[in-house]
Amino acid sequence: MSGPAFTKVLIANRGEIALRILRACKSMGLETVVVYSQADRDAGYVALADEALCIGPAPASRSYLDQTALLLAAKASGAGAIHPGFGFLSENAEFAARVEQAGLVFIGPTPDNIRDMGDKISAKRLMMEAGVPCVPGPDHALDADYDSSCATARRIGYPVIIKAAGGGGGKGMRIVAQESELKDALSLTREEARRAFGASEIYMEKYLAHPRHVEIQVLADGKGHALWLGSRDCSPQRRHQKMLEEAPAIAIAPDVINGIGARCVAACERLGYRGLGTFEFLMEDGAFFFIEMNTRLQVEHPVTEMVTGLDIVEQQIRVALGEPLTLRQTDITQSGHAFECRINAEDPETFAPSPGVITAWQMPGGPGVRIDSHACAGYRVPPHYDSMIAKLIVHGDTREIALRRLALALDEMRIEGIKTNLPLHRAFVRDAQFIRGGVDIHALENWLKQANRTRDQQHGA
Ligand code: MV4
Repeated sequence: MSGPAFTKVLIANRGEIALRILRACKSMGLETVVVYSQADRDAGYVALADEALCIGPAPASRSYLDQTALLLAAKASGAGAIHPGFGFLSENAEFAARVEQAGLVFIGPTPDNIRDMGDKISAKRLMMEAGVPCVPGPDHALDADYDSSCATARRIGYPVIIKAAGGGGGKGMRIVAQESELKDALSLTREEARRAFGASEIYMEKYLAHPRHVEIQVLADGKGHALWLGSRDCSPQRRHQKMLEEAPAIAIAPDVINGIGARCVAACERLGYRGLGTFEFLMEDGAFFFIEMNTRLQVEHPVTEMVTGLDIVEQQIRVALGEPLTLRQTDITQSGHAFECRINAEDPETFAPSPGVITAWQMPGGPGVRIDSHACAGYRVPPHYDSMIAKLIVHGDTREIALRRLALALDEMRIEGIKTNLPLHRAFVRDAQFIRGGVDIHALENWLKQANRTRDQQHGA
């Protein structure tokens, strides 16, 4: 039997990432099929694909999440593979399995890989077994007995955090400062987990109060070889939505980050992992603690591309084509520093989505400046989906140079007709703590609070 091979890729996503994947396919000489909802009919990237198929009305549940419609579109177009992008069905093990059952290639990890990492308890157990350092706490679910959970919390030491096994990305978590709060926290989190994820399994960890969010990008061929492609710091976030990312994560001793990278690689090889993956760590006082693994291409992949010089989407597709990795870890070099700002169509003060027609669109340029976006003047931002409309990515030989370029590029950028978070980015990249680097996961929210207080005082509130 010959390995999986395909010449035509169906892109099961929308917006900037659909365009990013389209570009990677075209550069590899692969044919492309774009699917779109009625709301995305007129988007520019749709016309760039070799074929375009409407898969349903605007709501994602009836288009980009409609597994049957996507499989039908793949059959109708003769596509041999489906790229899920991020969000939507990208981490849905059932969809990955259905794609394979239809005789198509899912451009991503195996259904088993996705399932193993989707359950945060099994992910943690597998990582502990593979020698990846995890947050202190049991590698199994809490049982229903209060006294045993109470003993677990005492052993870990307060504060602790209760998390849902089916959660992730900030859903289904509760911090417990002291024993008097434990009982209610357990039942509330369990009930939330049951309602939100249909599974009531919960687990407990030591709560880290001021960590940074540092992640490791990996690439594996599912044939025994894996690589790590450096680190990213994604600490600046608001309500679990990342706003700004950088690569590499600064102020980490080389032997520490190299050791963590090697552990991630070993875990991938042990798990028979295939495709792109991200190991998410909390980093506190120089120590790393695994929390979750993402089994997809990520929004922030461009900062890794800028620093390594690799086309990560191309590498992902090559692995899906069945090619063994020919790159070796010593071939992976990192040069300079990169930042990414997520530009969202939203009110910079209330964070309410701001869909509508873009009337003016001026993008920055110059050395080391990259824009990943599907938008343009005249483009209508639909109200039905995520509000991210562009990513501004900059690179420089040093963090200081990249940061200067970032501030200039943000000043050059002009988007009119809708509200965007550009004013927020312009101010935050000038914050002294952010400039110094290494801020924790609460820094952006604290900075926003402070900025609001200052504004209220100026308005005599
Ligand atoms: C934690 C934590 C502190 N201690 N776990 C939030 C999302 C999910 N990926 C895990 N999260 C956290 N887990 C322990 N043991 C703090 C967070 C957290 C967080 C993590 C990464 C990025 C932003 C965050 C914002 C708030 C809380």
